[in-house]
Amino acid sequence: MHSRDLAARFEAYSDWRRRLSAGISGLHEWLSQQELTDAHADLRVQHLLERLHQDKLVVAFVAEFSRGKSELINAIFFADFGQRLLPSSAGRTTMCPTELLYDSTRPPSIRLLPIETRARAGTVSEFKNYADEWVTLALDLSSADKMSEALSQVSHTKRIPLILARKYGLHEDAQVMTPVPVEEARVDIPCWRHAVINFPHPLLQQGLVILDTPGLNAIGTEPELTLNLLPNAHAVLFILAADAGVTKTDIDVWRNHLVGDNPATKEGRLVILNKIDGLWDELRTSAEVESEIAHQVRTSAQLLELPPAQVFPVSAQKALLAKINGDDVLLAKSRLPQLEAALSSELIPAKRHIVGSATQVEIRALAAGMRAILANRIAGIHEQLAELRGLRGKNQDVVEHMMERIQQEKNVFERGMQRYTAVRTVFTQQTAALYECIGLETLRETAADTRKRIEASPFTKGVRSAMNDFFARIYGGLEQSARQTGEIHDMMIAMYV
Ligand SMILES: Nc1nc2c(ncn2[C@@H]2O[C@H](COP(=O)(O)OP(=O)(O)OP(=O)(O)O)[C@@H](O)[C@H]2O)c(=O)[nH]1
Ligand SMILES: [Mg+2]
Repeated sequence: MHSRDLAARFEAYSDWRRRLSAGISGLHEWLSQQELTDAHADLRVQHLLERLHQDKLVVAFVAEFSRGKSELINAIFFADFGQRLLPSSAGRTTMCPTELLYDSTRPPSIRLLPIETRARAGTVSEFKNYADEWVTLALDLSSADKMSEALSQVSHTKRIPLILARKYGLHEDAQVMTPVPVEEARVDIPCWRHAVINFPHPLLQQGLVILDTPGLNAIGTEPELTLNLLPNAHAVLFILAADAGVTKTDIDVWRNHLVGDNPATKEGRLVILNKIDGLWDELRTSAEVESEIAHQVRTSAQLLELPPAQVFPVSAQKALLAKINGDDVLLAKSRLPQLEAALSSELIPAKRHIVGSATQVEIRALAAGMRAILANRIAGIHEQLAELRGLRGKNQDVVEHMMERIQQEKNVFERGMQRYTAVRTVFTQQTAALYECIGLETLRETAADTRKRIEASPFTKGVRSAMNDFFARIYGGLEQSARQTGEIHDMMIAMYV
């Protein structure tokens, strides 16, 4: 079956990554045995291995509400559960961006970030560092019912005063048609700002991350999605519905959030024309139905300025049903297997290529360093050999004298080598300290602190003093880094001059 194909290909990719890591560890071990590594090379290998270990493949599902994103995720990834796992129903269902992933250091759970955090400074990524800001519900894997009940949290909403909703940056420009004054009007808002489902599904265990998004409104209002999650996704599946056709809001989402002016950004974008079962009309021949589907694919492709081969007509709902009932005829009719085949044959090799080239660059740099060390060693050996050749035929005394000299030179060289290694270790430490003074992380912390202070100060004076302190800290950091650079410079001069 094709979903097995997707799983098998993904597994093969993970296996390749594991073998690559094992190869790099083996190489590193061998280099250490040959005394060809130093602190710098060790750090490089360590970073490379960490990157390979944490490598993720992010697939995002984006569309207007009710096009069938959640249903498609259920059909592609979770049909084995024998029921609908993510909530999917008519009208708006998924109310907050939802990440599905597996982190083995945590128990299976759904973690939810309250919507109220929108009134405070900090992005979703920043909040991810503070566990106590999140509400965590355990997932009971032995009961599909209990699981889908816990997962239904992503569709929860609550009714609050409009004024408050605006404070959260929601309903800012909504024309609320109520008979009551704005001060008394109430609106429904999502309970949660973001959800992370930690779930030991085999594909997620291997590093797949699925991102389910709510319909249009939320894409515009949550900067995390537009600035971070979507641009970093390796593939984005954009979903249209055959019953709705391509609407103006569909085109807005596509243009504003998925493709920029650069045609290259269309890479890794698959368009899905969902709900084709709506066109399965018993009063028409199958040829007529086929031609109607083909027509819709062509028009959608035209409107989105894509080749028709990049549009996949499917029925997510029928595919889910077919997989649950083991109905291969219905599954073929749902055309999901074609989409899954495209996903596995395009996405995974592309990802493997990216990871492979990045690793190659690192290993080449490592090898170049090793070659330089080896070349030095060979040069040393040649020199010694030449001296030894010169000794041929000389008398005992001269030989002893020369041997003594060579021994002394060797001692000097070894002391020099020790000093060099020590200086290199200090250099690595000092560069790390330098990054700490002027690194992005420090700048971010300073900016966040300042923002907090500015928000908390009722008067301009407070704002000004916060800004002055901000620049003072930045200058302080720069001065500190200049001192640090000076120290590094002096150290190098002392070493080499
Ligand atoms: N007939 C038919 N209905 C479908 C299909 N896929 C999804 N639906 C239905 O369409 C409705 C919306 O599906 P969802 O999966 O909730 O859509 P969504 O895009 O996740 O919507 P939001 O979460 O609100 O953004 C549900 O009632 C689904 O059962 C399909 O292929 N055929
Ligand atoms: Mg949904």
